[in-house]
Amino acid sequence: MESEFVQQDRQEKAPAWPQEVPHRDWHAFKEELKAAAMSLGIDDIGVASADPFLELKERLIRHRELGRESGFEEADLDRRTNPALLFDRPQSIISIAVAYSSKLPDPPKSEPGARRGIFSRASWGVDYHTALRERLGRLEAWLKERVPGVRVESMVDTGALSDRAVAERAGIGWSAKNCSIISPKLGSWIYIGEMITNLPLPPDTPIADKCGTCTKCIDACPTGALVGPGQLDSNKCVSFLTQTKGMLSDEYMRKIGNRLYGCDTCQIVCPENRGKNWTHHADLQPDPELAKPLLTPLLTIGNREFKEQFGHVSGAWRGKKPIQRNAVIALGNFREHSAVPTLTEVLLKDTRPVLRGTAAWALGRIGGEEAASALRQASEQEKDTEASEAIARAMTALTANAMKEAADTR
Ligand code: B12
Ligand code: SF4
Ligand code: SF4
Repeated sequence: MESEFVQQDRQEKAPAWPQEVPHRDWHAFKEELKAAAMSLGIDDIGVASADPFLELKERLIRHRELGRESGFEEADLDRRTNPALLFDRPQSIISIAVAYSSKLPDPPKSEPGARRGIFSRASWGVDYHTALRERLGRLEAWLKERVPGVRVESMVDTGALSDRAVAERAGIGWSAKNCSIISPKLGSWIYIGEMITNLPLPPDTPIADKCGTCTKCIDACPTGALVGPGQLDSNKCVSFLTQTKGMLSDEYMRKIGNRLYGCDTCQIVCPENRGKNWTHHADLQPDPELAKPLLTPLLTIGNREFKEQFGHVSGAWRGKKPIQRNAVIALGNFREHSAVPTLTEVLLKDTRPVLRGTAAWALGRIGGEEAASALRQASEQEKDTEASEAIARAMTALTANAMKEAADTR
């Protein structure tokens, strides 16, 4: 089979096809485009060539071989790395960055009896897919007004391309040790999206890496998911774990803490994000009650109510189940005694075995006679194997904790 390098070489030497758009000073046009960014609600624009991402492809093959994919990525590595497979005769890719908040204006307190979970910052405000698609739509309209014959294909997150690889090539920021694209002016609190075009815009220059000898993100990662600089084992990443739907191990449930969706640790510790909190996009401003919701009501929330409250945030994309499972985990990690009756309801009556098994874990962690009695009752009636095993483990953990506490108070 012909190698990709040969194909690329041939593309470069092939005679140019007739230009679809009228000739103009594309350097000047790019500057005009960048100057218009703010008026389109975009914080930064960069331009990348539409050449195949050959280095990325090698990297993605290795990533797959090592079993480090999350399963949320586009599966076809050729489509992920070759814009020509997504768009007829691509000429350039416009990368956009939109900055989001990193601080809640008036954060509600998480207190005993009223514990709260947290959605990661990428889920504050309106779903970023909606926000970026709107902005890409405005950008498309802006281009269409000025260039007859322009063709574009926009994507954000769910498209085939690697948004980060495009942003890196377009000079939006560098590809950092925590895997994020960090913009020198905006930090890593940015969503990115892109638009493949048939416009021969001159490409921008990638930015030099500024991580240097710093390793703060790698050191702070709770699960060791950053297995090397810029290398993530998705299966260990708390962000990924919060988005799964099955039963998690004791170790991972403890490490999830009170996170309901996503994880921001490797960005919070990053010195490049110091003092960076972006509040100028009205649609991306967080509602503190949704960013840090009370945990116990989430356990019994109905489908319609969940959709009404959380349907417009990106963290709800996997539906109610993972959020509820994570709320159960968080209550267990808080060792919140006031939640025992609601957790008992979940343990004995929820129709989903994963929720029952996770409630068992939480009750085992909270401990006390009420929790022990609920677990005994559940062990007699549970029919699902995975949930039964979780109940048995929880009973053992509860007894061991009680004995340890008794020994400590002696
Ligand atoms: C799958 C996915 C995940 C997975 C896997 C993440 C990962 N790091 O691979 C999970 C669920 C864990 C995840 C989590 C998060 N995600 Co996510 N995710 C994606 C998605 C859909 C694909 C990413 C992917 O293909 N990864 C595979 C890796 C190997 O490739 P890559 O990161 O795309 O590309 C880089 C590497 O290949 C590297 N590289 C290339 N060659 C080489 C060679 C060497 C030697 C090395 C070291 C590196 C290297 O450079 C490329 C450019 O940076 C993208 C959207 C998209 N379509 O691209 C969003 C995206 C990456 N996610 C995003 C966000 C915001 C997050 C979270 C912060 C959300 C949260 N708060 O929980 C976390 C951050 C976790 C982390 N440390 O990366 C943003 C990133 C914005 C930014 N500023 O960088 C994106 C771009 C979505 C968007 N459009 O805004 N995500
Ligand atoms: S998102 Fe959290 S778990 Fe994932 S790499 Fe960053 S710090 Fe580690
Ligand atoms: S914490 Fe340090 S090493 Fe990690 S991304 Fe930020 S600057 Fe780079």
